[in-house]
Amino acid sequence: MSLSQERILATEIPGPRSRELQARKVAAVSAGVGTTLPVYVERAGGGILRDVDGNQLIDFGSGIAVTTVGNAAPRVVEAVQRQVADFTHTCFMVTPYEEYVAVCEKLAELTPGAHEKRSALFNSGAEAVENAVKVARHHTGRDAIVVFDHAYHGRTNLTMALTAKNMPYKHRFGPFAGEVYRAPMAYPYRWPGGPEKCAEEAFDAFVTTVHTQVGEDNCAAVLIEPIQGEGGFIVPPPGWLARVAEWCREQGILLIADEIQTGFARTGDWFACDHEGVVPDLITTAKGMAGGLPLAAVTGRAEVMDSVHAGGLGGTYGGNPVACASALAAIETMQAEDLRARAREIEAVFVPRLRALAERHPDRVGDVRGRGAMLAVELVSDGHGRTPDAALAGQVHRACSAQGLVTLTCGTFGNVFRFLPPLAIGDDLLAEGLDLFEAAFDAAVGGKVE
Ligand code: PLZ
Repeated sequence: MSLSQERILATEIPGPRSRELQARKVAAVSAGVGTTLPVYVERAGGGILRDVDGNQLIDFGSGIAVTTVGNAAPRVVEAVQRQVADFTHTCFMVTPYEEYVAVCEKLAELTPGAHEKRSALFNSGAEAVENAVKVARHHTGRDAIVVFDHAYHGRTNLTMALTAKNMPYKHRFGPFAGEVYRAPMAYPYRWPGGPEKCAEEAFDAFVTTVHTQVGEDNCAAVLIEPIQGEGGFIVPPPGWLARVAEWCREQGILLIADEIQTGFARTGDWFACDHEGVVPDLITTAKGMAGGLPLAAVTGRAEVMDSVHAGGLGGTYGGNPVACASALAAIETMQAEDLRARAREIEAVFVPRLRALAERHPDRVGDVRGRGAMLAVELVSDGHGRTPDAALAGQVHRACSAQGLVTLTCGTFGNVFRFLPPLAIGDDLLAEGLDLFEAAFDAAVGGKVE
């Protein structure tokens, strides 16, 4: 039943059957639900997506950082099949089951910090973020939430307010939830004073924002992605997050780490906070945790999570047993196959090649950044001018798609080309995908520069 781990171009991309399905999509699915590459998938596994026309595409996106253990990973398939045959739903708030508790035990074990922890399970990342904010407000008795430029936290009403970028997430979807304040992000490549001053100046700007616009005593929580995802794979300078965390602690402000995209082995450790030695009060997780099934969590200090009255947190489907069984199997896979080490290996393969590309095209590749198997290049049109070049990112993306390589872009300016391969991908596909990307890039900027 395993899918051959090879790229196959059987038709043009998208092929005729995908185009037929896309016509049905347009007639049946809201235009508001976009599709970056209208290739309809029939099967997937390892580093390959096979489409309805028999094409096999190399997957450098993992369904936006979800299929970390690979699509249809063997342990996940087995656990889900067993669970779906046993029972599919009772509602944990009505009659509970062991799988939910076991996922919360795993979260306590793997998330940063040795303190006592509690978790609550939900269905989507946005729902987890909303609940982390609820818990933080309830526990502190304070209202304000501080977020950062370039942040992405979801598409629900509160999480739209927390998200920075207008198009496509917020445009004409307001009014938004209140008591949300935004501080400058420590973005080394674009920091006005230069990357060397970024940590210090961004920390000062953050403290000034909270002090002057919010008031420390009004602030329930600071919410941050330790490495920003949709906003452009922005890695803050070393030490900055730890200083923010320390300052929050001094002020009685909770630190919520949104590790929905960075979590569960993606960056080469269990969580991105681990690289910085930061222990957040609350952490949100989803995506890679459950091997493709919808599951999300808020995990935090026992006294914070337990401050909420019984019945204050929940939802019909939160911690669905099939999703929990899938998560337990996905986590077991990460441990058994040491996928944290695999993410670091992937970094070691990608980074030298991305840096070589940047050296070949210093006017077009402004920055190479990321950690583990969460890597990106920021594309610009004029080198040190740093003018974002979203058109180039789009052109390279289309060229990769046509060659059977699934890639993603991101960033506030749409000019960041990001790589999120499944950690189950083999070395041959990694190298082939990078070859295709480099060829697409060289062609887009007008041939190889010697
Ligand atoms: N927090 C850090 O990355 C989801 C969004 C894709 P949901 N990122 C992918 C899109 O365009 O909708 C994300 C994230 C971080 C929260 C979320 C939200 O997670 O499961 O999509 O709700």
